[in-house]
Amino acid sequence: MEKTFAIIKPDAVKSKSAGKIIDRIENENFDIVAIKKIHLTKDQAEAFYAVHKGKPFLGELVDFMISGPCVVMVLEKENAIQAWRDLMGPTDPEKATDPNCLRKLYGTNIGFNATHGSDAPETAETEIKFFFPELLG
Ligand code: FUP
Repeated sequence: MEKTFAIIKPDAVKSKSAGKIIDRIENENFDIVAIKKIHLTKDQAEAFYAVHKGKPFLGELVDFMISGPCVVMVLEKENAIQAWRDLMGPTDPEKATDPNCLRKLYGTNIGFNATHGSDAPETAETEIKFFFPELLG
């Protein structure tokens, strides 16, 4: 079993799509290990996306991530990291080939793409620790 970290971003929360996204998560047999709704501070958003420091889109990304509440989750299943990324679809919803992937259904473009998912075991651990320190030793 593997854990991954997921965010339902402010665009999808605002459009009241969180329930539909959680329904897809449960239909795909992920176990929702932890879940909470939070409104990120600027410091938190900048720290979370520190890997993108210096990139031209970081300012807009941070503004977007603090524009409203998010739902943050820890998801578990076999190969959870890849399975959640497959369910989300590509970073840019406009490049999605599967019309039913979450970012195609609930995102608008690369900047407003509805969901986040860890991209590797190390990032999953770091991101889970960032939002749910109580879950990891
Ligand atoms: P992903 O792993 O699919 O979330 O994608 P990245 O880590 O590459 O990017 C993180 C976030 O930065 C994306 F969800 C949206 C934003 N981004 C842009 O706005 N423009 C870009 O060119 C790349 C990423």
